[in-house]
Amino acid sequence: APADDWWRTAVVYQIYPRSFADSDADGIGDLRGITARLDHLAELGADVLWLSPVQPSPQADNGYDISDYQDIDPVFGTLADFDRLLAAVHRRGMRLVMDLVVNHTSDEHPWFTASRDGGATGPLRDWYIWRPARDGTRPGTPGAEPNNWGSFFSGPAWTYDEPSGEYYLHLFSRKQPDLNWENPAVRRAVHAMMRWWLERGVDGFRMDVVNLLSKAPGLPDGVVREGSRHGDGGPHYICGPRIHEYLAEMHREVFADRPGGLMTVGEMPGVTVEEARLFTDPARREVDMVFQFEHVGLDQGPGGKFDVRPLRLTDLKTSLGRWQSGLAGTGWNSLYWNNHDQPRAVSRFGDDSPAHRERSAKLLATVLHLHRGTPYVYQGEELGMANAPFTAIGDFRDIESLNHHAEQLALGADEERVLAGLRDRGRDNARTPMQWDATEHAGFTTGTPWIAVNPDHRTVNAGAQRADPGSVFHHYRRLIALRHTEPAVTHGDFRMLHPAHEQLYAFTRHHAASGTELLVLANFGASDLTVDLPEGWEDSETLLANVPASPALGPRRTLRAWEARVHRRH
Ligand code: TEU
Repeated sequence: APADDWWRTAVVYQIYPRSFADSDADGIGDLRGITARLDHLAELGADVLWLSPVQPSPQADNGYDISDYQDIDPVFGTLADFDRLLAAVHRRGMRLVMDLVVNHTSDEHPWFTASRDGGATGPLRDWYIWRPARDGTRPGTPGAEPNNWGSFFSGPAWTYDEPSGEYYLHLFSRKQPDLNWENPAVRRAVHAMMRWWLERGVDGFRMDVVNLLSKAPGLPDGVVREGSRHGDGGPHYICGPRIHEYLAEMHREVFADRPGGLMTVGEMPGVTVEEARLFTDPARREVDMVFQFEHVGLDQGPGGKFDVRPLRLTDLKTSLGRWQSGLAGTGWNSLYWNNHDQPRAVSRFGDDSPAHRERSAKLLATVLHLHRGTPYVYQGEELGMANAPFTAIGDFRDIESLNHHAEQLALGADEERVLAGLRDRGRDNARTPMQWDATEHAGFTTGTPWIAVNPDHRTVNAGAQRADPGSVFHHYRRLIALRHTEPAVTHGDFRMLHPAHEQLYAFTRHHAASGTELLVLANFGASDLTVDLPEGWEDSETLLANVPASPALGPRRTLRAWEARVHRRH
């Protein structure tokens, strides 16, 4: 049986099925498409495939709105296709982790339609969060919502149901009503559904917004910040009062009696490092690791995610460094620069201009994979795929972007400014089709893709990079191989060097058991950088670098534009 914590040496590859590979020419990726492309993951060396949702869904939020938890959406295939994919993944010695979306369902899920249509006293009413209008208001009129919370996708977090005269809560779109986790029947149904997938053979779950399950009693109003029309409900549902109880119960009911080999990761917007230590302390038996959001919020202003601000490297180092030390003894980090909700890493944290794209993509990979934690690679990141060059609103597909655009224009905002925000931060940047080759539609589909392919696929694609040992792809492959062979990468203590430097990201990883130490140096910029090194690294061996044939390390060292190096000494 595999060790219970095999995931500490693993690298996870995330697939967004809609945009990965289309086998039937309908322009949307599918399960057979993924199965046909598994060699790509195997060659990269990935240990785990995390699959974004594939269950039946109206696709209001591309599958994060599930209408049947125990089947596959026809657009992605069938359960038989899923079983074949799972078997093919296992044959290659990899594991498969499902997305678990249980903060909310689709409004087309039979639980919700029964809850809604049974009226205010119906038997499934209590499966969702229903409330009457605020006292003294007329139901259904603006401001009559039960509280002032805003939804993540613009507008209020409540929708009025005329026939029953009540509102239901949805932290995301109105097509995503929140389940009532206070109700034990809801929790039992979710546990049963999870066991069903585990019995089918899946190896764990990535749990969507799982720290939002427990809402504070009374659902109090949130503080209304300047520039916002809604209250911030976050303090009343981020890591709410019963969240640890729910996750511990889930662990007991679903995972406890299973042999090792499973992996769980909780996606947790707004989680603090102190909370994360509790969630990931193995003794507490909640989850193996969490996705935190601090480092992807450093380059935004008070206006929220589309309020674009430049990132200061010192802020990034302070934040990631604090997570490294905060989870050093107990707990475990997950490491990511991007996913299906974030802009492309090379465009956001690196430099996607032709002169620096490759090198800065390799630098980002090096820095991330040498931190302590489990790294996640989002499809196309291993090629250095960049943000989409979208121009008009018609290019965008994401509900978050479309709602934000509509809301801002209705408020009289300048459209060019709104589009600039979407271009920089919109989630569609990550959702353009995977770039397999230089042919039309990048080898993603022979039909018409549901969202435009990035025209840079003529130069940036998997085919070209797999054939080129100097490519971003092969750099990722080497980093993953290094994690599998060098215990200091997985277990070494992390120490940040030069924390106040605005262009240098430098740290060591010291592994006492093997007497090995690694030094990572990264120049986050396009200008040369001369740095003083700590003593004793002159004769160290270069394990990995993104600049060919660099001379050995001296006490002072000049790093070229976006140069990143890993050295080892014993
Ligand atoms: O995301 C949760 C989340 O907090 C954000 O990243 C959010 O999607 C948005 O970008 C806020 O600006 C998860 C999923 O990853 C995301 O795709 C879903 O839309 C969301 O939950 C709802 O299920």
